[in-house]
Amino acid sequence: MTNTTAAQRVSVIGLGAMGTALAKALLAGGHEVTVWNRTPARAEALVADGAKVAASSAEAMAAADLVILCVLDDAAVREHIEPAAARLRGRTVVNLTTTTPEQARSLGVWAETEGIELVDGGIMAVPEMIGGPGAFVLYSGAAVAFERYRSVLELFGRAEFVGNDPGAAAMYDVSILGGMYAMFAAFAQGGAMVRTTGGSAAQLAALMAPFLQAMATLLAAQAPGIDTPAEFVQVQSDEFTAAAIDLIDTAAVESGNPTELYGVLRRALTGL
Ligand code: FVH
Repeated sequence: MTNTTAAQRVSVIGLGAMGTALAKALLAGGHEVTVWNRTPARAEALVADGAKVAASSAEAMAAADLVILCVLDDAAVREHIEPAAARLRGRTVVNLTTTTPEQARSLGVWAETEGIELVDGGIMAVPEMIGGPGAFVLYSGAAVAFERYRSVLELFGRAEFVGNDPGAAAMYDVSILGGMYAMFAAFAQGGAMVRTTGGSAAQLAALMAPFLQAMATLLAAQAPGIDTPAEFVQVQSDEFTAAAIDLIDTAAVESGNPTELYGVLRRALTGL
């Protein structure tokens, strides 16, 4: 097994905002980093930090034991990884490109066929947060490979392994992002509604943020209702929740605002 306390040979393919932040974290962690980017200027910018620049993605993949991909999408990953299969055999690939769970699973099947250890990742941070205390990254797939390189991956932020299914990290990723977008949608709607009273979205933000933080602590108590519904004793009835949402819906109608959001919430939460 590789000793991950020693400097590792790591390649980073894709040096957009996120790939650059990842490469810098690896360099700061003392690793031997080879980089490649489709537009070469972005790679050259990392030479002063100690990176070696590969002439092609294939060369970068051959230069390391751990290959990290962070490109635009699944198509870009496939474009570079498939022709390099022979060079990657026996190595570990960590794909930090955002993909769907099915795309991650499909890549996992391909990698297994080619004798490549694939770890799929979902980054829960913006580039400025990489290496900082608030950043965490979800991983799934090849558990042994993940553990082997855990200390390297922890340079990006807290490393959370969520399952052997290569699609698991992407599924948790989109689920968490869904929660974020639902919150932003409700804030946008609420901001428009309070403005009809002479209030402001800024004031709503100041009041809403601490309330939502407190509500977020209740998620764990809700989990058995989804994981083991037969054993779950629901505290608040569906009828109560539906009536509460209907009241919000009525307030939207009265203030001349759209109501689609509340209909969706009502159906999703109560099925009524
Ligand atoms: N930035 C963020 O906050 C989010 C956080 C969550 C995870 N995402 C995902 O990370 C992937 C990369 O995101 P990014 O922020 O680095 O994106 P860009 O700055 O737009 O850079 C895109 C890089 O992809 C390269 N690229 C695009 N197409 C190809 C291709 N066919 N072959 C090779 N490379 C390609 C692009 O190269 P270039 O335009 O500089 O030549 C950039 O290096 C992404 O999946 C996010 O969803 C980030």
